[in-house]
Amino acid sequence: MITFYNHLHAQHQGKVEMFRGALVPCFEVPARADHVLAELQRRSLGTVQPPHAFDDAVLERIHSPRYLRFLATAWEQWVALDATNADKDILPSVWPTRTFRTDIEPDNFAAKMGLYSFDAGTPFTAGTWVAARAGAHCALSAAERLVQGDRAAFALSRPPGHHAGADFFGGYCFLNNAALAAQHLRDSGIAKVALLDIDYHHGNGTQAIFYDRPDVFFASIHGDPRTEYPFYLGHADERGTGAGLGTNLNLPLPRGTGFDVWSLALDTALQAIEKSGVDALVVSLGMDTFVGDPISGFTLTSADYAAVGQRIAAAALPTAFVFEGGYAVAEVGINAANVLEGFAGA
Ligand code: SP5
Ligand code: ZN
Repeated sequence: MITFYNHLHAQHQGKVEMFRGALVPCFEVPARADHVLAELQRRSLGTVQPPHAFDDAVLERIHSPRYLRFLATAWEQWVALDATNADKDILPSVWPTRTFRTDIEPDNFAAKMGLYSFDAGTPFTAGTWVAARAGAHCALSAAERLVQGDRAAFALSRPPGHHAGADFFGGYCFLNNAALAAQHLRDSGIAKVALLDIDYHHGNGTQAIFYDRPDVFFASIHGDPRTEYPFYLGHADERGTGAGLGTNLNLPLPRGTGFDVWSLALDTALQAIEKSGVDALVVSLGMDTFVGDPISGFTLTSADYAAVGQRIAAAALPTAFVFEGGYAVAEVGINAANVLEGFAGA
């Protein structure tokens, strides 16, 4: 399987995120992608290429124009406030919650940061836009390979994407790479697409983007939002709305869940996807379900990931894998490669 590797990913390198009243070192670090690349090369798991170029207009198929304009100019606005800002990450500190207006974009930079975000754990840095845009191109390139008839492709990129909505960032995510891949498949004539999100955290951005659409089926297995990030979405009773009613499947599981129970949820999700009559699959491949993950609570082992890949392969759909979370840096390459090798060998 071909891998589209975001050769610009290290341009996004956050220093700190807010956690329990303190700024702590970022969990989402460049070494994550480096380890996955090294493991693919060590095992000779297919060829690795940089992404193809795409017109910026393709990003507007998922994201709002004013949000994209903000991302493209945020760093220069930040440095224009004060030249010494160039040494610091940007973090939001004020948000429009219930009863506030979001239709007017404020002139104030901090107010704009809050308008377009939902947490203080997602630093925006000098190279964030460049890295995120190239990452989106990796996902689009992977989708394109499926259109051309490939069985599978892998978008190896960071920052991740599944928490990003049409017009907001958060959860280490800025552009929703998996959503862009699914939309690209739709725009290339594939009538119905499924998105399977197996990151530990609920893919709130992806769910929100497709919630009212019958042409994209979304299934997610994740930590129960009553206790786990992103907290405010991902419950089992969220089934879609309007024409999209019945095309959203959430399978929340308690902290501490192991592969025996998690894999039953995977089978449930895959059965629902098979029943939904889709012609292609996009997998949000988060590796933070691993027992050693520093910020998550499931207990999958490295060996389990080969079985995950095998089960996904059994759905017999053209499949684009898109790299998401996974913060046990030393093991993330082995774990991701195990999924891909399990898939390819099935
Ligand atoms: C893509 C993805 O996996 N995003 C996850 C974002 C999670 N951000 C909140 C992290 C909270 C950190 N908790 C630290 C617990 C340390 N014991
Ligand atoms: Zn995650």
